[in-house]
Amino acid sequence: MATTKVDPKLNESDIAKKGKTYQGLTSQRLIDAYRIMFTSRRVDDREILLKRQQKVFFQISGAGHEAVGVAAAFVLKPGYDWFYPYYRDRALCLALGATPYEMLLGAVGAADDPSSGGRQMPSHWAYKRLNVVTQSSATGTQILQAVGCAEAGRYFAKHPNAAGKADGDYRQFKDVQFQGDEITYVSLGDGTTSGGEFWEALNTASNRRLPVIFCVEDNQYAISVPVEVQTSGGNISRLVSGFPNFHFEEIDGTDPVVAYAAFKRAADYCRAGHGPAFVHAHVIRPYSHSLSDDERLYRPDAERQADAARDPVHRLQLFLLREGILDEKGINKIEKEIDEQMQADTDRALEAAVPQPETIYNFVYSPDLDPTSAAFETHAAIAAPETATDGKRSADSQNVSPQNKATPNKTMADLINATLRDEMRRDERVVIFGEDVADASREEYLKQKLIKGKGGVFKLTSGLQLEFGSDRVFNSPLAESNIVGRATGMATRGLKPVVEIQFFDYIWPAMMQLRDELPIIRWRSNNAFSAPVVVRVAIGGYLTGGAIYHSQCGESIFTHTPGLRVVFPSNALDAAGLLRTAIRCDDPVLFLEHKRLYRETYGRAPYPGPDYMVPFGKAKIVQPGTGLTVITYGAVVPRALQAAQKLEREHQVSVELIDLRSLNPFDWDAIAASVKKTNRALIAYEDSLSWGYGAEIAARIADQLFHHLDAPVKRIAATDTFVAYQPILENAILPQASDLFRAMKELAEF
Ligand SMILES: Cc1ncc(C[n+]2csc(CCOP(=O)(O)OP(=O)(O)O)c2C)c(N)n1
Ligand SMILES: [Mg+2]
Repeated sequence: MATTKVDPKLNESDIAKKGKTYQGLTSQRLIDAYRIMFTSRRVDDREILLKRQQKVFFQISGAGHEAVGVAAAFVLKPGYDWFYPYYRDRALCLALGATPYEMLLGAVGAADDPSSGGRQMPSHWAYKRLNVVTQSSATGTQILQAVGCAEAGRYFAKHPNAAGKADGDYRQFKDVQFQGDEITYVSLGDGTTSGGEFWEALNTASNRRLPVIFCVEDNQYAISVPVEVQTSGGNISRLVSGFPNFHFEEIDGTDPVVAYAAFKRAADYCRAGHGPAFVHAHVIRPYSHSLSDDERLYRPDAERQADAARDPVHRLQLFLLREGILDEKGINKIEKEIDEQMQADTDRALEAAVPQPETIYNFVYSPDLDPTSAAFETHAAIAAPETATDGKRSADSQNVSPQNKATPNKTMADLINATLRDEMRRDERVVIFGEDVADASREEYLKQKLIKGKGGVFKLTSGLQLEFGSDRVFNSPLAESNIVGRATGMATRGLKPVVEIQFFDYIWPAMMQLRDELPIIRWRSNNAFSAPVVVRVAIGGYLTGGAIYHSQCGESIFTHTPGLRVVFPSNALDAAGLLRTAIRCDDPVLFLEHKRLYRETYGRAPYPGPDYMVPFGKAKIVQPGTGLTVITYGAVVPRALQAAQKLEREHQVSVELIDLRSLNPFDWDAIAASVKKTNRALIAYEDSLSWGYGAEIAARIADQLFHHLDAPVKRIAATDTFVAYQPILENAILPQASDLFRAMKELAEF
């Protein structure tokens, strides 16, 4: 340790007065550090005891990582900077201002646990007042979110008006705070550096010179897997050293003085706006991976003893004694105080109220803004087609009223573009990014009018960068998790990212973010945080040549994820109305845009104006009927309509055709009303048949409408294969109007 000699006979205040410092840390600050590090270890010990008594249900320790956490917290500012810690960061959180009592509330799963209200395992920190953002158990997902968080801070600093409150949409409930020189801190283990998202995050932070401190707490193991298996050459610092714009530190993370100095240099670099910093801290893990692990199975005694000799709590204690900052009595006094407080906190936590079972649905979605409500049912500026579920309008419900015949009909692509443009004008928090979404990343070409610009592979975002600039519309790297992870971090801060996944077929790299992060941030933090991102995705087949990797559906995978709204419009007007609802609402939305429908003649409409919204969860009766009910959505709607019209023409069977429009939530009332009337139901969808979206609808009908049925509930969908390239095969695989006709006829005749 770095040393400056202090007279051993001095008491605490004498030392402070003498002004001796250790790399800028006063003696008093070192005593504070010892207090926090000892407390952190004691909370771990207490939890371990409680786990053995079966009073808590999981334990993972921060033991061995205390010094680095305290050092980072001493340099950074709670409630000012932002923190994406991982589960070993108990000491960091204590040093930022979280209390042992709060941590014990988490361990017992109390209703008042500030991190999650008993929903997450202990050590999954979230403290809103300190800017400690909710984290999951998935190693590494926090890293891209931290990058997005830093980007949001920078954005608000450049666009301060965007931070203002506004009524009538999510902004009413989403306060923004930012500082011009704030830093985002993110930490992770050595094993976690093996994940792709780690590298994606470093790449973006480096490229955009973002003020992020990445702290790798290298304890040499990821559960039982040693670092040389994770990291080529065994040292992550060597591998990342080529990233431009970074400040690098590799330190002994068991020494708080060394760590403090390193974080100070790192923070100075970030605050000055030079770019990100990387702190590689070598630490130890004395308590096995978790209480479910016994490291003696894979680490020999000699190795464990060598680690124990570097224990940061013992080292700091020895240092304080050696430097005469505290004597044995002083140490004992601190430890006794902490132990007494720990006992009191434990007693209190064990008495704390537990969450009630009826609260489990709280905060799956925003409690403040309901996108199914009448607030999202606005009328078109031009007289728009009927959108209600009452079925008063007939099959040509896509047509505008006669007085608007002069208004040109636009494609779904046109209206999505127009809606994005108007929402960007209305709300400066809206930012758009994704692959190829910019008009041109090399702005100078646009400025010099050398080029027209691209604006998306389907041109849905065309012209938006030109109007709103590169701060608000920009290309991402070719990495889907990068897009969704950063968007999640941005939205947590109050931005409204409307990001694009170029093809549904390539959504899978983002799956960890889409399944384990974005939709459950609100629920897992008990409403302390939320991330209402809109993810636009080009989806579907019927393209002639789209083949396996440009034709996939798979919406049921996402409707099976609580917390995520999923919509799938079949026509231009609904696309405009649903997209506006998606952008203004307070929940994350997966907005599925069928590629085949982008420029289809079916479903064109004039632009309904800048306030037109369609609420979620309201189906549209495309055509009323009495003979049977067809429930569908997306590109199957026009095919089903064609089949229904033929059935009526040729066999005088009238089909009630329901376009669900939104898949989660979905309009059960419309389905039930229709099936009660027709007593026959067919669910038609483009995805492969088995385990698909239709299975849920069929099961609900069978369950709740059994006595109203005159025939079995039928499904018609794609074959249980992927979509092939050769059009003959594609036609055989995807449900065609002729297949729908046959199925409808059979059902009517049953
Ligand atoms: C994506 C993912 N895969 C696997 C796990 C299970 N798991 C939890 S912690 C862990 C090891 C993490 O090691 P490291 O990053 O070195 O952090 P440490 O626990 O050593 O501090 C594993 C494999 C997980 N939580 N998330
Ligand atoms: Mg590790």
